[in-house]
Amino acid sequence: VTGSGTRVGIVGAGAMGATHARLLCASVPGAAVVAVCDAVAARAERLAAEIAGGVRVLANGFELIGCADVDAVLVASPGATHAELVLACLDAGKPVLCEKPLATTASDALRVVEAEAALGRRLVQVGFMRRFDPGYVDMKAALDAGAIGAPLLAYSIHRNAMPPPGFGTELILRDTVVHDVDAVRWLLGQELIAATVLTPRPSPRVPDGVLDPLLVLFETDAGALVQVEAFVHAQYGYDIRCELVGEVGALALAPPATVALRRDGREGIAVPMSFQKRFAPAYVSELRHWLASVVDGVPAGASAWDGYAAVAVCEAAVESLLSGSRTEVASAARPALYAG
Ligand code: ISE
Repeated sequence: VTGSGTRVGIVGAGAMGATHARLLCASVPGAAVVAVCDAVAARAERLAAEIAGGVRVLANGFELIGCADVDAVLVASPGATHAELVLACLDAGKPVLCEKPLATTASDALRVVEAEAALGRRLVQVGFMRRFDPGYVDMKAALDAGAIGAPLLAYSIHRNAMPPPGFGTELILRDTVVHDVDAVRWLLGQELIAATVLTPRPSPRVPDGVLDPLLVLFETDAGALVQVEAFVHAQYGYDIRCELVGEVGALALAPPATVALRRDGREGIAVPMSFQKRFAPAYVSELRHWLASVVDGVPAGASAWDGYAAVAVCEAAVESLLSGSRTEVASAARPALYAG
């Protein structure tokens, strides 16, 4: 961190890397994007050209992490590359915001947790942006203030208009449901200890062999039940809903729309088509909190432990999908670094 602000290097210049780069430049005072890289060099060149101020294009993430003029790293490359890149950031003692998932296997995510615990200080934030969404923040505040008493049930609906090509059933659990898993763990402050995946007849609009939609029933360590619906070929938009039912009331996420149109005997609000649009305020808040945590050293958002826990829960869900039966989550012990 220098007098001119925090110099950020971005690994991955695809949709998420570009979204973060643009938001850092436009909406996060004190951050300067100084370096980018991507497996497709031309993509990194294009993103660098878009950002004012002479952004360097580096050959790969490890080179970028090693640059003396990169103070903090944002990892937005494909999930399978995350764990090794985050480990390299820990090695270099650099703060890192890693897009979800933290890793593609629980054992790789655990390696990150163990490396950070050995270091003894938190440098990793995982990009679970819902924790910064105004609606989710209000919902957690109301729950924590006792608005509905103790939670008994949670419903989380996650619909995408259309996924990227090649998005298979396991990815729906590891890449899509992982958000719902983190949101519910965070909202309830409870661990998800078992998963049962149910598969209705797939939509005919889904590629052969892909099971979509999915219903997942999770059990928590405090005896609550959580039902997640994931439907990534929902066609009509990006629709995120959440309701918590407690002993004396219920809390439901209000739609993020700001205006309703009444016309021709109908009332309607727009449904966003993409997660970038739906969660735009959340991404900005996430980046601002991350930057503040880089500057003041006080961790924000989801930790490496949260990243690991979410991967472990999704791994149990994948096992349930494959076996057709209820599967308990195998979780390691939480290191003291992540207590509280
Ligand atoms: C994607 O990777 C995301 O993170 C989105 O938030 C989620 O809605 C989508 O299903 C994932 O594929």
